Amino acid sequence: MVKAGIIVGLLAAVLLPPAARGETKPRKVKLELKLPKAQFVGTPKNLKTPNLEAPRKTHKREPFYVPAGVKNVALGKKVTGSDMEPIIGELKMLADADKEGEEGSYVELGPGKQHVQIDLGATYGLYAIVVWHFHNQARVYRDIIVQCSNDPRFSKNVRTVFNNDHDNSAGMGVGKQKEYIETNQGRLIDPKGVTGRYLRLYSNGSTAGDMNHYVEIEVYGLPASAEQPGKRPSRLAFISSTKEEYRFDTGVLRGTLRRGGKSRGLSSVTHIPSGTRLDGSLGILSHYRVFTANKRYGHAAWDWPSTSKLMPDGAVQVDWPKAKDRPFEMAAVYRWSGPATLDVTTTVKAQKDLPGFESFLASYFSKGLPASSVYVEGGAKAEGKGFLQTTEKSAGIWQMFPRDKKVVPLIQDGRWKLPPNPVAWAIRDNLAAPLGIRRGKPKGLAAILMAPAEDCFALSTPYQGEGHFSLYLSLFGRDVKAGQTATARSRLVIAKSPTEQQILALYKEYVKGLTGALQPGR
Ligand SMILES: [Ca+2]
Ligand SMILES: [Ca+2]
Repeated sequence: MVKAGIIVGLLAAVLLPPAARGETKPRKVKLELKLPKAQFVGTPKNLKTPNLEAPRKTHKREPFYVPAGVKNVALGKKVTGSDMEPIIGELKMLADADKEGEEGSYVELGPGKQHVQIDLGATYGLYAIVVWHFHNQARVYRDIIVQCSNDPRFSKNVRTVFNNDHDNSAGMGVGKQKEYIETNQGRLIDPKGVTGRYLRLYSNGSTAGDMNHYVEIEVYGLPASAEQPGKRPSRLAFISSTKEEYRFDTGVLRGTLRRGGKSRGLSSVTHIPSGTRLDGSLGILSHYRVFTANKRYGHAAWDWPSTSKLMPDGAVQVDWPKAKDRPFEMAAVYRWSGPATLDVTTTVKAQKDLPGFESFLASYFSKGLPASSVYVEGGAKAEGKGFLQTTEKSAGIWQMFPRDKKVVPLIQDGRWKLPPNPVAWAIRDNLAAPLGIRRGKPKGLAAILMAPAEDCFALSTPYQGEGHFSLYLSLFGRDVKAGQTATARSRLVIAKSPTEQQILALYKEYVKGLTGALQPGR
């Protein structure tokens, strides 16, 4: 019996069409579940069971994020089990979208340890499993074990994604998860992107008796061909060539990282659809000056000896070891998160205290992207609002936009007077966020550079039209104590004729995606 109006939807956080975003990689969105009617309210009476999770104020679940496009891939799929002839109901009712608590909606299986199995019909990457055993009254099911495999007999490639059998009474190993009280919310299990075609769910009676029950099982996944968790789609992986040089061809951007084995960021970058050359004299996203309070470490990190390696997921890690005159190790990871989206995570590990540490990340674009603008706080606008400020020559040759006035003393502590090529920055308006753009014609391509505010204390550029065609991020801007490791994140997006609104949406989405999902190496 399928109830009308039971629709599982995703709250789409999609603000831009994929083409404008220049990405195809799934984005994270909030998983929206359609819940059945609650059958009881309040705190249930004392349930006697030894491994129960701590009581909660509310049964309501925290928001849970999944890649955009996931679907309940269990719906209508074949269900089998250890008890093929349930006492009440039929196995197919476990995946029929009816999740209500009343008689007629649940299935009763025989006593003791029993399992059910769902054949998803194809291999999927799995991002959420939601199980309703029985929610007509408060009870706790025992020895809940959930496994995924690509083998229907579960004799190999078995991944256990949940196990709350703390005393191994089911004989399948001790589980770390806690027992829980069944409610209309069901239980959300995070399978963390494992791939598989078959799911098995075990139980072993409940606080209410020996029988086992199910109302519904939902499994949110993406076809494995669309998404291989932990692995870049091959187009988004760097390809190792000679001398620690790496090529890339994402389908939208093509070029080289570490040309000649030197860490000079991206060079020979072509935007494939338009044939536009994007990089200028000295590369994109390359680590230029490195400072501590009134101290500069050599000329530029791009001249320091460095090593590099291709990581299993297709990212490239660059390592600058410490040296006699550099009491720190630095590392950078370049990782494509979309065909036109490159993330760079810079890490410093301090051997000695590094007061006011700064890594000045430089990007030199081609003359096709002469106009720079920076996202600054907007005068009369509501708090937190900003606008893209142009960089007229009348405001200074070299213009730096600080995060706030508190960081200006750091910028002016003398570090920029140290040769070679000292710079006298014109300090401009405060950033609304570290977000800068270079573009040609308004309808043309845009290079959008961004970082989370906590990782970047200033963004700078020469005036628009000036021949360096550059944008810079001043990363870190804080003390790093001896023995500490600090990380700063940044992103470059190439987009075709984005509006200001779309640029801001890209930034918002970037920052949102960072919470709770830090890049390895942080
Ligand atoms: Ca059902
Ligand atoms: Ca047990």
